[in-house]
Amino acid sequence: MGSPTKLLPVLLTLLWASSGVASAAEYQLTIAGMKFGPTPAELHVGDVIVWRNDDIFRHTVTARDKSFDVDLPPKSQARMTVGRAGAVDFYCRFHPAMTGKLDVRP
Ligand SMILES: [Cu+2]
Repeated sequence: MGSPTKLLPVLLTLLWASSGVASAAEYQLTIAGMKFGPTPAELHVGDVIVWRNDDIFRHTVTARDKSFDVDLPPKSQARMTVGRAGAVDFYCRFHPAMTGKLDVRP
């Protein structure tokens, strides 16, 4: 009878290998003090962004090309899957001086 513990490294290796193929990353981007936090440099289609609003004001994350529009009440967060490659500028509909840019690779 073989020891079940010998299987563990094999299973871990398989899990590691399969997660490497999908390689979807998750990033948290915090809005605080009426500013968007820095956006990740290595963003790819399929990655997930969790937008988090730490302010007491309502904000949105609105793409200039209308490809996304995330509503963020005060002290809330929302998940968004990055859908397409390219550079897209975004802003807050309530505070147009708040701007940012996503640079998405395929
Ligand atoms: Cu705002």
